[in-house]
Amino acid sequence: MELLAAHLQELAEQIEAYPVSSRSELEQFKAYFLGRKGVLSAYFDRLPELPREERARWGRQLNALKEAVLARYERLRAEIEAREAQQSPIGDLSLPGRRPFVGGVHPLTQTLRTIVRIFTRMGFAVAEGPEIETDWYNFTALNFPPEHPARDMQDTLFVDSEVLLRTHTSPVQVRVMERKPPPIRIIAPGRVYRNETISARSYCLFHQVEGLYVDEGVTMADLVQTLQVFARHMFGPSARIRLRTSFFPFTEPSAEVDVSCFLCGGTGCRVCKGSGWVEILGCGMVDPNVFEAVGIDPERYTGYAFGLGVERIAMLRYQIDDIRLFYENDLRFLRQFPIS
Ligand code: 2U9
Repeated sequence: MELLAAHLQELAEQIEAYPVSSRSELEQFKAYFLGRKGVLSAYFDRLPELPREERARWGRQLNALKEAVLARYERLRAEIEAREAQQSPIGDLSLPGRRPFVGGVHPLTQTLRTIVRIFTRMGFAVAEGPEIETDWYNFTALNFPPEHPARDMQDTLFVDSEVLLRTHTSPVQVRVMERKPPPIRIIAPGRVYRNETISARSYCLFHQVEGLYVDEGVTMADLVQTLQVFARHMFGPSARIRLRTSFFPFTEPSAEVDVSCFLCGGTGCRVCKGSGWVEILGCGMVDPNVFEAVGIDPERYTGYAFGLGVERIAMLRYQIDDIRLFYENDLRFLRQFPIS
């Protein structure tokens, strides 16, 4: 029994001392002790030769040695794998692949595309123009009086006394009307700039989509119907609109347009602040002075125009409460808007 104890003690030392530096040596180590013809198997096989009352005790000792082999095997395997991962220039080849972030479409772009698609399907063509404009196209041709407050440095970013960053996309429509006789049916999507104090509600740049329809016999009824169709496509089939009288230098009469709250359906909630209605755009009939400025006969032609802020629509659509989020490019924000 003493001899056996000495043997097993020596075996325990061998288990810890067996040299292992590679995966193949690791497998040899396991086979040497635990394989069919391994050292421990030989002892297990000879257990029955012991006196009956001794067998359980030595059986437990052999099992403990078996566990020691398995424990060292796992420890060495982890070490070898970690070393291999470090040595490989491209990391651990056995790991599953990382799924790449395929990118998304910016929520403003998604909203802009939706708006543009609704109007192009109704027959509007898309028109574009410069973001750096002159005072004439941005203000004078649009019937802004010389001392109008929008012309103030407080509101408009000027390059010099005549040149400025457009404050709306209306100059695009002015340029189209100068070039082309009616009928004209266009939308002008694009970036506009304002000298605003930056806050959760206003930023120094934003996006607009403006629309213009000029022909003989265009009426306010055409405008209301077009906007109703837009509201239904943008906010859902049960959306209704209402018009409130307003004032803009370039339209007469002018109105602001509310849509019935698409979140609560009109019963009152956070989005509509309990009123059941949400303001979404402005509109009106083109002022005859604007037609005069671009050489269109106001006795023969009438037209409607409207304008909406894309950020405002996107904020309503996705319930975003800070306009600056659109411009910070924080991936935690952007990843919430996968491809549309
Ligand atoms: C021409 C003639 C008329 C465009 C219009 C509005 C009303 C309007 C605002 C909506 C939210 C600007 O982005 S916003 O702050 N726009 O309320 N825009 S009518 O009228 C025109 C445009 C061009 C030649």
